[in-house]
Amino acid sequence: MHALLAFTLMTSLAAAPSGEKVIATKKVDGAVVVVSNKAGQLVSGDNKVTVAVTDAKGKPRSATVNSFSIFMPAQGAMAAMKGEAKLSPMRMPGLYQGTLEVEMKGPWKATIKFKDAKGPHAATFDVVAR
Ligand SMILES: [Cu+2]
Repeated sequence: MHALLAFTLMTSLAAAPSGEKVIATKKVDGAVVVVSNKAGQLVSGDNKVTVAVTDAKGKPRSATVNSFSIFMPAQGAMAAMKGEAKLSPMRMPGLYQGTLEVEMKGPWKATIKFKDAKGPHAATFDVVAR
């Protein structure tokens, strides 16, 4: 049992490490990608983030997370923006933690690329930085 961080079932589909709240979840081909942190939201600036890949019941799933990137399209005079999390694997299958710098408040498109026994996948979802 790799019990560095105990998992708690937050909802039927969303497991986050204990003490953390879910920011976003996305189901992809039998896997569930869960993004969480203490606040349960992203803010403009530096964010600590946890990315967990689980099965449909919230149990850790063996997976390699390759990238977690965010993108905001150009709007008016504002150029497009992007960001990339710096993640490290934790001592539990499919669990990563690190930091994500978010350049500004507002809606972002997020993409988490990961690989599991079924092959490579991309989980895409919308997230709002406060
Ligand atoms: Cu922007």
